[in-house]
Amino acid sequence: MEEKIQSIRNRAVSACRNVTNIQELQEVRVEFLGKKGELTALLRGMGQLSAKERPKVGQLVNELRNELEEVFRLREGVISQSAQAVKLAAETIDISLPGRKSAPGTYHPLTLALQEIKSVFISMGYQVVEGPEIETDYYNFEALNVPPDHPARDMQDTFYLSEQLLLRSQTSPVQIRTMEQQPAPVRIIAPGRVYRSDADVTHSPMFHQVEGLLVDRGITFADLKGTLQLFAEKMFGEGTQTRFRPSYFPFTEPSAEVDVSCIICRGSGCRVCSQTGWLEILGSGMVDPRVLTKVGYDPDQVSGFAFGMGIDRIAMLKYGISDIRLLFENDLRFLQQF
Ligand code: 2NM
Repeated sequence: MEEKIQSIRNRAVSACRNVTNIQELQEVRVEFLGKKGELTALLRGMGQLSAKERPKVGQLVNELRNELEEVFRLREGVISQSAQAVKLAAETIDISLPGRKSAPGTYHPLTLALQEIKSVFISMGYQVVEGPEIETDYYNFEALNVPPDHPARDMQDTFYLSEQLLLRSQTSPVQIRTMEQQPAPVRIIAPGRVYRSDADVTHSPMFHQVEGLLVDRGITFADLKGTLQLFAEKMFGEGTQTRFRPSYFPFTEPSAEVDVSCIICRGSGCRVCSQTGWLEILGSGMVDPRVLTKVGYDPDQVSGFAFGMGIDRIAMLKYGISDIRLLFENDLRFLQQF
């Protein structure tokens, strides 16, 4: 009997050593310790033993059961540890490899220029207003005092969609609509896309404008000059000078073109300013009384100034871009430089 117990022990221990995974180990455990296993069979057969032998064999079987349980437990520990080691080795990552760079987008140069223009005027108390790009003849021309025979009204210059509808050629219609809807004072800028039938290195059929409008009691040309001088300094840096030249627009009287001292050479003369020291960046003037009357304002009570500038031109000057088409081709090699 003792030999039999010893043989079970030896076979169980060597079977246990030979298994390499938990599932096989479980099968071996059942084979020896399970309900139909060898030890159980041994215990069942104890009935045939003498009363003297029985306690001794019983004790040996119990000892063997405890020992084998310990052996299986230890083996299970070894197997699961090596499985873990294999898994870890397989999942090892090489932290010395260079990382994959993320490619965050950049702001378009026009967006950057517009953000700056907006923030200057917002700091002066202006509100930003937007409006439709498809306009009526009334808002784009008539309300702005543009006469029927004015060249800007020609099909050669403006994109007409029908007799009455067109692509706005400036953002002033937004200012007309705003004045129609609210009494003075108004203090707004209107940024957006505008359209003119024009295309070369410095002209695109679609470009971007910001127009400004301030109407209140007692507004004079001095207010216009001070406002645009402050804008020029904030936008192009301290020391930037402005120069007002007489001009003509149907919607302002008097009107002026506004130059700033060249932002490249600071006024000494260079290729960008054609050796003049000045860059033309704005049109402006005092809102014509006929425009104020049309929107229901009383020109004897209020007066105002207005101005307009091309964002594309300002961005090109600021960033040294020589061909306007680069702004609209979306070539990443260009856009990633900003
Ligand atoms: C410019 C130049 C001068 C202008 C006028 C108006 C309005 F609606 F008040 F009449 N808005 N914008 C204006 C005046 C625009 O752009 C070169």
